[in-house]
Amino acid sequence: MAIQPLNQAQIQQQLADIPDWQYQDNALRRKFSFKNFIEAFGFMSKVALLAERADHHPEWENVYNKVSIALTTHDCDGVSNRDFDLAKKIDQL
Ligand code: H2B
Repeated sequence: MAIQPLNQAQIQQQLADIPDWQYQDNALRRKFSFKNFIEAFGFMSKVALLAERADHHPEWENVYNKVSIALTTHDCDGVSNRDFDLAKKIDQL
């Protein structure tokens, strides 16, 4: 079955489980700050393994010690449970 996007009420409800994330421009977004580049890149390596395992991949940007992540589901052009699942796994790192 095709992936279903969540509606606004469902998104707002589920955001309570991931308080460090914001819903903006059709994506869940969070910014991370690290001591230096190698710490940031180490974090990205861990996220990459999670993403590959889940077959769900972040849109992200790294500038030195900062990593910005946006989670959205391209297959349904919206935010789905896959985005919330990956956000929760990233929060556990
Ligand atoms: N990542 C994200 N963020 N959204 C998707 O819809 C998506 C993905 N789809 N990773 C996956 C890969 C799909 O293209 C493959 C074929 O399963």
